[in-house]
Amino acid sequence: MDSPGGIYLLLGSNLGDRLLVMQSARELIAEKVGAILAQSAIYETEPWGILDQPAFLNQVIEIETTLAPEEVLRHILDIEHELGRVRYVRWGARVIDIDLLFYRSIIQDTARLTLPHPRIQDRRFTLAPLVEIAPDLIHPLFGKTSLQLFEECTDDSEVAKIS
Ligand code: PH2
Ligand code: MG
Ligand code: MG
Repeated sequence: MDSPGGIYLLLGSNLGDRLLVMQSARELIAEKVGAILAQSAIYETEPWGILDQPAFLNQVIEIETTLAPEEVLRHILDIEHELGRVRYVRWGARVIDIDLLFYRSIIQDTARLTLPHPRIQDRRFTLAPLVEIAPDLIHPLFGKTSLQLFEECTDDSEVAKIS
């Protein structure tokens, strides 16, 4: 059997009580999706994509779960909803965003879910916390580690560890 874990989520918040909402998200994930095996520090990050919005907090967590990828997705959308996320402009401000980055080494591209998340390699706000907890994790499409992707990433937006 596969070792547990290997499922990585990115949490992001740039509206409301950002720290509290991220904590609530972790609690709901642990309760409804699976135990948290590792978590990065929380980073304050410059907005990427749409620049004119408040700074984000971002964090990457590794979980274990018995749920299939689509079931994980369904639960994280429910949790976003429960925490008060309102449908948003693409890349715009949000109370909470939970993205499924990797589900072990599964590669898939369906209307509902692309794995790995298609923009990991483009974003320092994802790579910095990911490298902290999984520097040797191999990206199944690129055959490169998180650390290599981080070193090669041309995004120069600011990320600062806050806790
Ligand atoms: N999420 C986005 C768009 N831009 N920028 C930062 N810094 N952090 C995010 O989590 C983020 C973003 C779309 O989900
Ligand atoms: Mg996102
Ligand atoms: Mg999302």
